[in-house]
Amino acid sequence: MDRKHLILVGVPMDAGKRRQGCRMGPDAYRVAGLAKALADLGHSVTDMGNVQPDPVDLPEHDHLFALPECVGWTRALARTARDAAATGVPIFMGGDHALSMGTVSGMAAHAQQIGRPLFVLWLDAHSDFHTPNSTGSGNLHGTPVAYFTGQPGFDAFPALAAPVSTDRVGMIGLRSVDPAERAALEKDRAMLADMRSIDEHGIKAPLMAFLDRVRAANGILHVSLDVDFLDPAIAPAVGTTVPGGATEREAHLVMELLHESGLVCSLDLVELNPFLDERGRTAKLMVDLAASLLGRRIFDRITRSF
Ligand code: 6HN
Ligand code: MN
Ligand code: MN
Ligand code: MN
Repeated sequence: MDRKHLILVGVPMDAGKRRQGCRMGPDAYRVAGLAKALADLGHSVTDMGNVQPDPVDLPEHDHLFALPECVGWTRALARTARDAAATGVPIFMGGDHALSMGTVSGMAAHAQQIGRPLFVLWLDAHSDFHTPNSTGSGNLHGTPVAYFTGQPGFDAFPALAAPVSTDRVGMIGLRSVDPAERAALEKDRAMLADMRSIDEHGIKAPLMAFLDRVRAANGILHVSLDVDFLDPAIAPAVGTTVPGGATEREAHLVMELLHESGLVCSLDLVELNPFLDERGRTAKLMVDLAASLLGRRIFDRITRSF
């Protein structure tokens, strides 16, 4: 087995939206046994505790919720991601999805340093492709992909060391995309697999096509897993539930194929809101999915041909 050094990074961030609770995410993952589940697979695991946002001297914005705090998180997380990636595989325990502004931009800087392109797999009901100018809600967790791909409007945020061009982004699980995001995505080259196409063709086909792209470019892959990628019937602990999400087996299959690819360099676990959970079931499912990504086999194959 490929033994890895895994670095758990707690990101108690709630600044990306008005509905609060994701700040409890890191401790929910700890209580649900994330470190032990990964160590049992033979990896070395270090929990570096929780990150805090850098202090930022910016006024609050009329429309964008908690803009200064989001900028502070982005600075702190970009630095943390870059440093952690030099020694192992960082796993960011969120926290809401605005944390990916920092984690992905930091991983992109790391990738540039080692001379390989960073690719991003976005597992989410949403495309999170708003800019500060297009967002209707003013919630910055709806904007990280636009930020790290270098779209305009993010002047308050740190300049990107290495933008991730949209042809290096793959989105799987889409079923709630706002009109402005759709218009922007249509002009761009991200690989998009919505739930309709997954119903039709299965979840393996778009994933393997994307992994082929990563391999062909000698890239490394950051995975960003939003709880709402999953169907709300199996993962209720998220503030932005959208019916018709991935099933438990679809999600595990994605993780198992990602493990077999050997391409994953870092992982975000985002949008878990323990305040909305039912006896920890969503936290436990997210831990199981992380374990599948790191090599756990839930069902060893017992299939025979007849
Ligand atoms: N997420 N498109 C909606 C908005 O407010 O901009 C929802 C964003 C959801 C964010 O999935 O992390
Ligand atoms: Mn998201
Ligand atoms: Mn989402
Ligand atoms: Mn919106």
